[in-house]
Amino acid sequence: MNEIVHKTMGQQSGRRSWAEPWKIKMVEPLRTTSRAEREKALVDAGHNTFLLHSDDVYIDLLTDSGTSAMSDRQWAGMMLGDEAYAGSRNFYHLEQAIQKHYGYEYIVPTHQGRGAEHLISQTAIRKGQYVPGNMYFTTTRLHQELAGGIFVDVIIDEAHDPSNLHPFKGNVDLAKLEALIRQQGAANIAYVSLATTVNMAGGQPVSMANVKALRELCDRHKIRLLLDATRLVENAYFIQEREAGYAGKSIAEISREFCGHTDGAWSSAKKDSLVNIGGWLAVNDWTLFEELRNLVVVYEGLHTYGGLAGRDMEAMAIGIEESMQDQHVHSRIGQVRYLAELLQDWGIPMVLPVGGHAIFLDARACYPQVPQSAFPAQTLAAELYLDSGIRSMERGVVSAGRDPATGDHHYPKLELTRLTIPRRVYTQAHMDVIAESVKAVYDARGAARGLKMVYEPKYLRFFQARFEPL
Ligand code: P61
Repeated sequence: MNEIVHKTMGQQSGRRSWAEPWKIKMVEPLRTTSRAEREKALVDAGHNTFLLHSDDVYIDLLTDSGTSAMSDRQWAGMMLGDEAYAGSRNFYHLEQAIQKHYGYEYIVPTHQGRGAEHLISQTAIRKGQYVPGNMYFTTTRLHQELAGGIFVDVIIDEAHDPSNLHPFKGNVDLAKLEALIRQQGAANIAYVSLATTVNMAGGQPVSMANVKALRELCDRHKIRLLLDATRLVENAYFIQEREAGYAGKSIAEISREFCGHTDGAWSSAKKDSLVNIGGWLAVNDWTLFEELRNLVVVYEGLHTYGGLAGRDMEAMAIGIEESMQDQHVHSRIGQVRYLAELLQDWGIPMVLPVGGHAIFLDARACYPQVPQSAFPAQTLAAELYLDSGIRSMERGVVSAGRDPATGDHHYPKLELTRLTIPRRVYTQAHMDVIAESVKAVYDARGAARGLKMVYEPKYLRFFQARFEPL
């Protein structure tokens, strides 16, 4: 009789296992549904996972935004909320945490990332100016366009190829940026919009060498370099792992050094910073700060709360501190990789190298029979939900929206379905269940036909669009 040998995942990969640097104090029950219930829920939601009720979802991989589990220290911090309208002590804690870890001088809190994007776009872009960036992000580009800016993608070509193994697929192509400056003139560039990591490319990092070179180029042309620091600590992990000279530096040291090459940043604290709501803007230039501080009172709230409760700012200050700890980031990205390894063993196509916050399934490769106009990534998200109640997100032609000049669909090269891993929420057993469901959907890939869009909202259509099966 053959002896069955059970191996841990670490042993299977020829290494010692890692484990989460925390234990669980409180649990939230999950609800399972029958296939018939899911079929009805999906039709009611117009085949759009954003429109599902979360009560109908089993494992929620829609996003890592605002879905993290807070620590006991963060919850304790919530009880220390100073809900004064002006000058809350929690604001000063937040200010100190951002100054310490990101290194900028002047801080403006906002209710979340897009609140910050709105303010920076309105203050730093003049109508008709260009805004070069390392791939678009939906809300970032929309706010730049609403301020009259014209977004130009200057990411390296490798980022648009799901199987290219470049270690820093988030890098800016300096030649593309130089060409834009030459054609349009430096005065017509509002700023360079740099994101770490690059969400739509698959959570791909930017190297320290790239941001240094960008700094030099921007100085030469007197152009501002502004950072979307939403997933900066995950970016720092990849620098520590892959870039010469950084293996011995901490995530906190690398993050701070990275910011030091930029003029300012904004962040959705709902990601790296381990809170359910919050965001901020931070700059070194007093004049820009004055404008931001003035505008925040119009749209968000006073400049010492920016649309947040005092308790939210306290949780954010503590979350920033926790997010910079090496063990935390290692286990966060380790969990994403664990799931990726299972899927790769089964030959499931995905964006490689695997990024920091999610696995991006290559829907075009899964469903070669579904044309991009029939929304392969939206179809894959719907099929995964039907199989197991796991909720994922489309990141393809629906997310890309329409060109404001021509009104045509943008057809991105990347047609992806994102399995986003919330921080400190799910266990390794959940990862196993997810992998098995993705495999079941992949095994049935030949039957997929695609979808047609039957309702399309004007802004950020992917959130509320409705679809029907073809
Ligand atoms: C996400 F489907 N991201 O990834 P706010 N910059 C970056 C983000 O990732 C980001 C924001 C700014 C989300 C939520 C979301 O198309 C979508 O706090 C790099 O969400 O306002 C947000 O920060 C905006 C999901 C946003 C989407 C837009 O799931």
